[in-house]
Amino acid sequence: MRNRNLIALLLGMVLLAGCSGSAEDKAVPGDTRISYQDAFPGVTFTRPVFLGEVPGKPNTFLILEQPGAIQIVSPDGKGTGWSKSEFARFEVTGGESDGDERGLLGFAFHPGYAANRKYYVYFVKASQDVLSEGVADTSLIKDSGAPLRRLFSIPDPFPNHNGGTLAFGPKDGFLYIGIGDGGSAGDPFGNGQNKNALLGKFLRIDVDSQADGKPYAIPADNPFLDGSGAPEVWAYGMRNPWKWSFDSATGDLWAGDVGQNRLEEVDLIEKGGNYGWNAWEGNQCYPAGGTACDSNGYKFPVYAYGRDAKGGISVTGGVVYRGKPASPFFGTFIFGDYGTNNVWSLTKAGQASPLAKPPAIGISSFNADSHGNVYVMGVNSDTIYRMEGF
Ligand SMILES: [Ca+2]
Ligand SMILES: [Ca+2]
Repeated sequence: MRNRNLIALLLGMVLLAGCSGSAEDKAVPGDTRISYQDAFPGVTFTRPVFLGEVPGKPNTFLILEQPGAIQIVSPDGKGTGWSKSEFARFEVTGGESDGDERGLLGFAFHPGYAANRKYYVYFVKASQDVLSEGVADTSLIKDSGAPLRRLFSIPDPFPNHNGGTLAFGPKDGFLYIGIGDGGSAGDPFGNGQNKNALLGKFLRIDVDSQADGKPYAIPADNPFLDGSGAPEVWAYGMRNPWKWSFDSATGDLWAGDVGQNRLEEVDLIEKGGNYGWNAWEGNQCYPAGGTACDSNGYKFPVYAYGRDAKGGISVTGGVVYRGKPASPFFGTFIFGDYGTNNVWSLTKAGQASPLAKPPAIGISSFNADSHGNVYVMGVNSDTIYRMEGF
């Protein structure tokens, strides 16, 4: 067997050598070509947790600040720098200190924002996970001041695990919402595996229609419309999907799901999928040695990592790199860890390559602009970085 493995290895090396492009063009462990540049010199932020390029306003960015403000950054008009202005500010609960997972957590532009100016925000307020729709004024960089239209508020029993990313599906135009299991530890109410609970889920709703007495409608192809779960549920068994995104090229939904004691994971989220929590943590039974994880059909992570210096304590999902097509990182998922600030490039086949790390910012989010540039930010830094060297 050993010899056979050796032959396979040598054969693999020959095949690799025969590929177009030199070995230096391939992503290698500890890749140092990646560097981190201040994306907006002279402009600072308070606990940034999201960046998005404003539709209809090229080179203009919207940034969420966890304590409740939304900022706009645009070229200062002198060609030398950037200026910041406030888009809106919301009263939220928490999110002002390290370790506080509450506050203003999610934002999405409506796919038709440049024309209809609608946007969506997700925040924690008074022990509720709140999703609301707002409308910008005609400048597209300032809220209109019209009252928010509340789409839902879900009672949330504990301050932690509030999920918080929002995004519209690039192919279906429906709004996806990632929601944590409620919090505490171990999912004490079993929300993750309860398909009738909205906590511990990916949800999918149609914000352009209203039906069944709700301020939104349910897409006709959601997976549990036969009564086997809440109609909003798209996928279940999540613990705390802290940051996820759609691959702009393929529509794949990549998510980080924060672990309990042992494993952090990255998942590819599919319709109706069970991602295991709290019967599984990553690719291991939960609790350790338990037997409750024999459930059929559980979808294993694309990648899981443990609690050491090369791993981390809390995954922050990221973005699929779609910048330069010639880059060795093209089509890989760029993500990191809040605790260690490690950053990786991950293939769909589950191969993770560590990249150079940013400063110790407490990574909270990776976001891409319309050119595929990747930005990274953290709650412990007032600077947003652009990753260079892809
Ligand atoms: Ca919670
Ligand atoms: Ca899982």
